[in-house]
Amino acid sequence: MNKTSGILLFYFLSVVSINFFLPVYAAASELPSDKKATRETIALYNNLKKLVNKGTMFGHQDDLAYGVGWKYEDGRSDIRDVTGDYPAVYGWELGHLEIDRPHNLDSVPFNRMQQFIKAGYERGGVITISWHLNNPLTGKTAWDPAEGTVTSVLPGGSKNELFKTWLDKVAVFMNTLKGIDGEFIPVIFRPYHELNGNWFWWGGKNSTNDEFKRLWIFTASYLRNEKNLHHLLYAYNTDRYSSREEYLQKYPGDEWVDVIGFDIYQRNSTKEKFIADIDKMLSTLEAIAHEKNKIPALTEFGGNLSDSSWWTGTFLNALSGHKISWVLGWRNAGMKPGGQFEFYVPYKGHSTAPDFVKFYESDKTIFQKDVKNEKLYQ
Ligand code: BMA
Repeated sequence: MNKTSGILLFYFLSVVSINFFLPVYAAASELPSDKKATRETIALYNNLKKLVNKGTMFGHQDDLAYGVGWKYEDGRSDIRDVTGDYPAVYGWELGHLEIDRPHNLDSVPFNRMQQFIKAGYERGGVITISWHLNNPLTGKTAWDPAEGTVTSVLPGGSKNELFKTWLDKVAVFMNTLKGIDGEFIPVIFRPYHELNGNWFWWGGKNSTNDEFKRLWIFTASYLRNEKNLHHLLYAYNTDRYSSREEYLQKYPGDEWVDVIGFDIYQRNSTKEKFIADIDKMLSTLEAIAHEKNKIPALTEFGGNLSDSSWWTGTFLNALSGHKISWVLGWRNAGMKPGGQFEFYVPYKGHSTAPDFVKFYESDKTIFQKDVKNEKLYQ
């Protein structure tokens, strides 16, 4: 072969191989908002995007820690008691980590939480973490909407230094989350949630849109660039909302967000109204997710479980026709010290348990046995 034909052959082979590999490579290598994300985090991000076409993962807050009538029993879960299977998504909460408590605001010890997170991950599940952090200005709870709190934590504010120490503690916690091969466990971090509500110090009328965006970007860039955390995906999430404009009011920008979601509780809504509300909000969310190339999720929900067919009659109905990555039922606290009985998913013997089994068996829902086969981290 002379030199010219050698060059031509090389050129030909290069073009063929680039065209052959490029689509596969491109599809598998889309990066999340953190361009330095770890391999497993990139895999999770891409796999979650694919999985929405197959179904919706079911998630539950504090699932492995306690349920109605029990606490810290090895391997137990209310979802498992009812279906024989664990959820696909595990929600955990960091509130009070910032004030050095050994357990969170709902009494879950942080060292147990680390073990539960590892167990869920090893089973192929997805981990999402919220943070009801105290008000850094007043030292009171997350529900203390004192004026000026958000500006106080931003650079130049009186609580910025304190606030950075709180973020340092989040970073320490996140850095303890490792799989058996020493890899970091990807976490979908969901700070400053229900951000259009007026009940938390960060949200609604308690911050201007600009202040909230600065808070978000300060947090994400501090964790990403100062603390070198590259195993986080970021979830931006509102409460109920009525329009695309309202949803995006405090949106910090595509480079800081991977998942978009909203929280919804049925409370006194009728079945028909609740279905219509969810349907409308999911449609808007999916349109935004499509446009911005983000992952849509129902980041918290709670329904009217006095209706024994709520799971298939209301919830599955509301989800039908939608492509949502996951739904997360809030915590099964059971009887709380104040006398309130709180739960959002059925427990053994509950009147919605048989209907929940039908919901579990639906082709649309994904629990742990299914999600394991998806190998979300590869
Ligand atoms: C609320 C309730 C509270 C809990 C808080 C933070 O919705 O479940 O009991 O302290 O979430 O997890």
